[in-house]
Amino acid sequence: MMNFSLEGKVALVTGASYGIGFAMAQALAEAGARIAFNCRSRKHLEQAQADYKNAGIDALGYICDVTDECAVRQMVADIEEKLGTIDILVNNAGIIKRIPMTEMSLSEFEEVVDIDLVAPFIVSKAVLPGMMKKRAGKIINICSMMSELGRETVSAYASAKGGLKMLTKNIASEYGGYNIQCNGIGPGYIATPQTAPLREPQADGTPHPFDTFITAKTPAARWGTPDDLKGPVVFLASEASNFVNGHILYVDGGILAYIGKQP
Ligand code: NAP
Ligand code: GCO
Repeated sequence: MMNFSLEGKVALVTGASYGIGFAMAQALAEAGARIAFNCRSRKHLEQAQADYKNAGIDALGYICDVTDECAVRQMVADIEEKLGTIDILVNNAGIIKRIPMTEMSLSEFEEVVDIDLVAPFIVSKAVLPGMMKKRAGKIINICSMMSELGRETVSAYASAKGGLKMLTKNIASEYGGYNIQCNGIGPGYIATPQTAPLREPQADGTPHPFDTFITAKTPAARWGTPDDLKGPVVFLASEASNFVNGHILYVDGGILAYIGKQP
């Protein structure tokens, strides 16, 4: 029987004040892990701490921008002092800017890449020494189907998520010998605040064209929800996946497998 229990484990989920990160942190807690999380906004932190408490989860929350290496190192040191070595890291914090590339400024491109690609490097680098000493650890990078495909207006995001897929494979290659597994989760289109602009009904009450497009392109014929990520993250965080390394698990309702219905 594979061991999916996370009893006694410490998990850090970045950007877990709401959305996919909150749902994954909830799942890891329900499997037995102690949870630490971070975000940039005090308002989001306070709301999240209340939400975790309402869910019966005693989560340790931090105001910490994942692009700030000094702040990240301080946060990791404080978590390890209070809870012990971090066994599970979920690099979830991320943003998107939907701007045609020719209209996107360099600073806008760099901001997306800094949060979505450079920050997982920063946080993984801060957490790896503890895992190496313990000779065990799980790093889970939240990639995207844009790690595989592009579309209009998401050049920075797709570039970052494509790079994150390869960072995942490289961490797996470089640290697998320490019994550290690094894998990715590639969500499809998930209903969170990040995708709200793509789903909101139009002024006349008709569905957003992008909502209609994605629903038709997804064999499951629906948007995913954050709850759809709960099982996959527990699997990749648990001993059940100890021989899975460098893998990107797409949780996308089949959209990457499907060419689309003939018009
Ligand atoms: P979201 O609803 O926009 O939530 C993003 C979270 O990250 C918030 O808690 C935000 O809190 C935090 N965050 C953003 N920048 C941060 C920073 N620099 N430092 C620390 N925390 C930061 O996003 P989501 O839809 O849940 O997506 C979560 C992850 O899944 C992202 O990596 C995203 O790219 C990926 N993903 C999403 C989808 C989707 O369809 N939704 C699909 C594939 C992949 P603060 O603003 O308070 O910092
Ligand atoms: C977009 C969406 C996507 C999703 C996700 C798909 O504008 O196309 O935001 O990028 O967030 O990454 O997997």
